[in-house]
Amino acid sequence: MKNANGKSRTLGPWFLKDGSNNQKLRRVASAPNTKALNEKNSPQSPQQMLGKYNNTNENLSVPAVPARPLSEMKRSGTFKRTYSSNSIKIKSVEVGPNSFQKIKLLGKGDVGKVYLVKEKKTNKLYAMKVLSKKEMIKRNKIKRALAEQEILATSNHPFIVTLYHSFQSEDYLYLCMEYCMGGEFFRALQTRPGKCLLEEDAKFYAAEVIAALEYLHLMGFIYRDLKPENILLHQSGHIMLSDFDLSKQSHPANMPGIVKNSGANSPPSIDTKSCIANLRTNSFVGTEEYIAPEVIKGCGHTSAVDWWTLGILIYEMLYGFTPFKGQNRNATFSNILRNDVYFPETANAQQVSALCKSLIKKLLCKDENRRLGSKAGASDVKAHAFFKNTQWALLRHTTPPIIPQQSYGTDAINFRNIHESVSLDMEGEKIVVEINGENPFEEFNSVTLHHDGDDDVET
Ligand code: ISQ
Repeated sequence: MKNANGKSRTLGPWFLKDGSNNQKLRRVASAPNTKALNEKNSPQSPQQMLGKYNNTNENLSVPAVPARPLSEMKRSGTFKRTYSSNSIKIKSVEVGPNSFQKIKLLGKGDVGKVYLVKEKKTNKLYAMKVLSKKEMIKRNKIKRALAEQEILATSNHPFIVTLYHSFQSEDYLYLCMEYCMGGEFFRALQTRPGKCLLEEDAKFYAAEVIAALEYLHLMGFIYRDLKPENILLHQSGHIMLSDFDLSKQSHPANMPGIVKNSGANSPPSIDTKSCIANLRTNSFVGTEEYIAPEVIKGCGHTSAVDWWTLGILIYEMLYGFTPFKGQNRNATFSNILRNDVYFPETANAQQVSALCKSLIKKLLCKDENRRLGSKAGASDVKAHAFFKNTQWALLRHTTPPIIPQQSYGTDAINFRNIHESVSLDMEGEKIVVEINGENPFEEFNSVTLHHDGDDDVET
């Protein structure tokens, strides 16, 4: 997504730059997974869908598509998918593009856009990610979109953006998500004095991120693209992780282990590392300044990459810049591989405690096997003395340091104005979506998810 300066610092392959080549921007260093298109039954592909169909009409200004009968929709519907929580109820998709009115463009990437939309029937606001099938095929990103739907649909966590509906038309995939009116955490950071936070405030956001990563690891997912651009602020000021198109899933997630804690009164904690112990992946993804050494080396990586990126995030929250940034990508990579993390002591750099520096150093350990989090996952990180005053169970009831400017309406004041450009073809010529005689989007799940205690934004 474009940032507060109007530059798309972000790289997530989902939100790529739109033509300009500004050196100040971060770039995603991601190599396309060339095997993705034909691996229909690969271990990474999503479970079979519950019930899928195209919707009768298009809206959001895309052409109309004839509906398919339910029998056809459920043609391959062996109901294999398991969802994380019995507080999510899954139904056949209840809405289509026509059910929503486009309000504002919130972000755009190489294969799609995110709009603020209003559901006509309820007046509720949502963030709608619209992905172009044509662009996904062209850029080899089908598998990522399917994985993102799968992860969002399976997740149910206060710090992970909620998916309400997913559906598809002839030309597009749609992910209808909770609208986070606080905008990007990156933007909030940019508007702070010195573009950084006080240590106690940084600790709060780090703790919420750790809670979200702990949950994802428990579910068998590696997030892989932690950075301030992918952290959204809920209207309450709590964080919401978004953008799961770089995430990786282990099939199936292993059962978590138990870590016995040394303190007489401390309860045992969960070993989330064991949930993804069998997942080692080789695809080269991430955001340049956030990429872990083992990803650069290309010898495969594990959930430990998420603890590396957490170290970079905490550093950036405190100093306003990342620790290994070089003049160009190669210099950055060389710094990541060779340099020790350096803590500036200049007059305008804030005093950072020894405990906090110790945590950052342990997270930014180049050897993934010695990195904090590599033994028992989140439990290791949570047990670091830096977090000794963090009340993990009360995080979501703690008042966040930044409360976003409230905008209950459709003005989206915490998002900058992005102009619709012609660079992303949303209404182009029809394409035949078929690869090797198969529809590559067949496994995209068209579902409506009912979450207990929904509190979506109404206008
Ligand atoms: C929710 N709210 C605002 C923006 C978003 C961008 C991507 C995904 C979810 C979002």
